[in-house]
Amino acid sequence: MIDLYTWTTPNGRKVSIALEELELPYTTHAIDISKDEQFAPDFLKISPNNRIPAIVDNDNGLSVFESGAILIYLAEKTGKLMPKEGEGRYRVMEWLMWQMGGVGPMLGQVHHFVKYNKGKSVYAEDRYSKEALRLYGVLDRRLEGRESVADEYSIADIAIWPWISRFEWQEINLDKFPNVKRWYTAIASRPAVQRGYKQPKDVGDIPMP
Ligand SMILES: N[C@@H](CCC(=O)N[C@@H](CS)C(=O)NCC(=O)O)C(=O)O
Repeated sequence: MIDLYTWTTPNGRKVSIALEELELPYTTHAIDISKDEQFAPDFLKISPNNRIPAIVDNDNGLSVFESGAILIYLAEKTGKLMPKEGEGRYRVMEWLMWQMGGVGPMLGQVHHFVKYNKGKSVYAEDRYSKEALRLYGVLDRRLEGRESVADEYSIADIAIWPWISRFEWQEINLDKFPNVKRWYTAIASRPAVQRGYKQPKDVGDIPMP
């Protein structure tokens, strides 16, 4: 049994979606980041960066924070959603790292400046919106003629998808990125994704283009 500490955000949903896809039993603990629950001393013991998500695997007592590390941990624990060796493994790793280093931080800034603080900094809105468009372009080119970012559906798709589910917040028209739109829609139809999206609570259906 795994304990999942999470909230209704893209980084949190990555892990609940992976747990659902892997059919691993888990208990969800809501950490309401709007109430600063991520700073509670007990939570800091497992997530010293005071951010969700984090897990504790009760099979071995191990705790893991940082969504990318958690996804790798779960893939290795089960032998699924990432090849064990060879080129395929590095295809997954590179797109997972692309998400962790680019998509997450940059689209997070778009949410901050464009969705929540519009008009406060035109410079920041332009800068991060331009970067968002560039990243969507990279993803669209990668998905040309492909169903997943690596060779098969993997933790890399699971890491990227919840960020794309905020395309409306990012003021992105998915019609301009037809490969992303096709990939996004296909993943949204997976029952495990629909279940994972609604953790730790149901705040509405998956946004559809
Ligand atoms: N790189 C981290 C980022 C985690 C992250 O930014 N989590 C946000 C929610 S999506 C959070 O907990 N924010 C709380 C805060 O900023 O205090 C990961 O991927 O796990």
